[in-house]
Amino acid sequence: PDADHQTGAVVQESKPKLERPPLYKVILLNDDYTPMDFVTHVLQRFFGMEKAMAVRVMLQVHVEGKGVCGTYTREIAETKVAQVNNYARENQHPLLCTMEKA
Ligand code: NFA
Repeated sequence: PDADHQTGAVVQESKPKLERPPLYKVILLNDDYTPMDFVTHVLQRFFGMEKAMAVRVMLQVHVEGKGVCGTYTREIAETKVAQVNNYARENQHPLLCTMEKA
């Protein structure tokens, strides 16, 4: 607070607080039926991964049960989740995508 020595007033300067938006991890879940090639394709198509990275993440999901596709702000994460789930459904695969706060 800066003191105004003429009037005795105390002025609170507003500090330009720019908060980073909360981030969300987009998570892919394993299942027994979705083909590995389809999961790899999804990771390339919706998460911009090169083939080698997509295969690596796909195998991590396959072995560990789930894996992180990327980290995004809430609206972007929600859109990715909906796009992946719709695309899986359109292609009659049970693949599931979800999100959690980072
Ligand atoms: N577990 C699936 C299979 O053996 C492959 C898979 C990987 C599915 C990652 C979903 C996510 N065909």
